[in-house]
Amino acid sequence: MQKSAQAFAPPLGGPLRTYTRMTLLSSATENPAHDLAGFAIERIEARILDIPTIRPHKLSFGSISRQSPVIVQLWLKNGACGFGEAATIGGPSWNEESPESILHAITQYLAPALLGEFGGGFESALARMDRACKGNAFAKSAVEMALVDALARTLNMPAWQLLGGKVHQSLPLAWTLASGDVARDLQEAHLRLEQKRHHIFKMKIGARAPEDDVAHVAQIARGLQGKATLTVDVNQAWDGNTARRYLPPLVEAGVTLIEQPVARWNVEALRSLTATLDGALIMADETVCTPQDAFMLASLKASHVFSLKVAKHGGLVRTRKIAAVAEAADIGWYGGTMLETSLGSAASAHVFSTLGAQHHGCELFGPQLLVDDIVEQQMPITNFALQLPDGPGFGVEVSLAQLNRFDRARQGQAPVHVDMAPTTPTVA
Ligand code: MUC
Ligand code: MG
Repeated sequence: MQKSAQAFAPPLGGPLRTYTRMTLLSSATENPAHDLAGFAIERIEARILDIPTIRPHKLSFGSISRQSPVIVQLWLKNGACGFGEAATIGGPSWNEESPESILHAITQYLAPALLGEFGGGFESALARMDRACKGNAFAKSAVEMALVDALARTLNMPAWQLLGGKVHQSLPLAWTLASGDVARDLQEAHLRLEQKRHHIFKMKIGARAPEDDVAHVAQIARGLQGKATLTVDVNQAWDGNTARRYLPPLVEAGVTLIEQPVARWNVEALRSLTATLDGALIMADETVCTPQDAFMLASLKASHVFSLKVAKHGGLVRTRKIAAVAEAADIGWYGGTMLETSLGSAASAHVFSTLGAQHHGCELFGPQLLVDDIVEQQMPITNFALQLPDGPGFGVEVSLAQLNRFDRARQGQAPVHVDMAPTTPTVA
């Protein structure tokens, strides 16, 4: 396939020259970044890891004690190797994809569609994956992430450079209080305030009766008064009337950002809450996955903020497309997580660093929730903010020893099920 050499920038700091296809081909032996043939995608491998969490993490639909990210390794013909990650929460409990379905989509459909293809264009790789496989956004995002990493490493650049250039060097970093226990949540919050790691706290609610959730949040709000910003994530648990009834007391208690209070499909409730709730912002999470979702929510004025997540949008490039819709519609953005390791979190940080000023911080705290990580060095957190790692690729180095240590196939682990709360009241 004929590729345009003009698409490639000269090396950073190098002399100003006009780059033509001939220039690139003649200098290919000196610099692998100029060898177009070397951009061919040569090999893609994927595996599931199982990494325990430091404590049970309770969400509206159940509790998890283990995360199972899918890690992709992608090699270009020039020898560059990139890493990508997609994590779900509680198997297929958060949405339709699970670690097992992601692994299957990658190894059986997405990798075969890309092998031998030119890897120098993210859009064409995404289009090929779309032709091979409908949906499966998480699986595509892990492959695209590995491709971006491999390309950035070939060019010896940080990924943010390929994604439009950074405008943020750091982002305020939230922590989620989700132990389910007020005393433990407050202890966690106070420690993190003291350590200057977090002063934005998100509470996961929706598993209990709404009155109990309001009481729980109010107790935490009293314990942190004046010291923290509070948000809640209901993870779709409430119907419209429950949300209209119980969100005002949460706002009264001090909550200023409310994430996905109603089911993913309940856009009408999101719209009415966005129009009428005073004192807090409504943030869409599960409802906003595709650019079409973003456009629909923007047209209906059905949220104030979008939670952006690389996995649910189908990759880094597509995350920027959702962010563009948000910016055009005067909707803010929030740097969301699916509780990835430092690899997926760093990749997310890179794309978030390129987005506009209307942000509400990020929650890339996944690495801190896991008992251990898969990179040599984690991203620093200073003065309540996550610092963007600036090295080549995503600026983090993956440890093969750690990949092997947590590899499901090597450990003989079984798929993770979410621990579900009882659905019927127990009779005393
Ligand atoms: C979600 O729905 O936002 C993010 C943080 C957390 O605790 O759970 C996730 C998923
Ligand atoms: Mg959420």
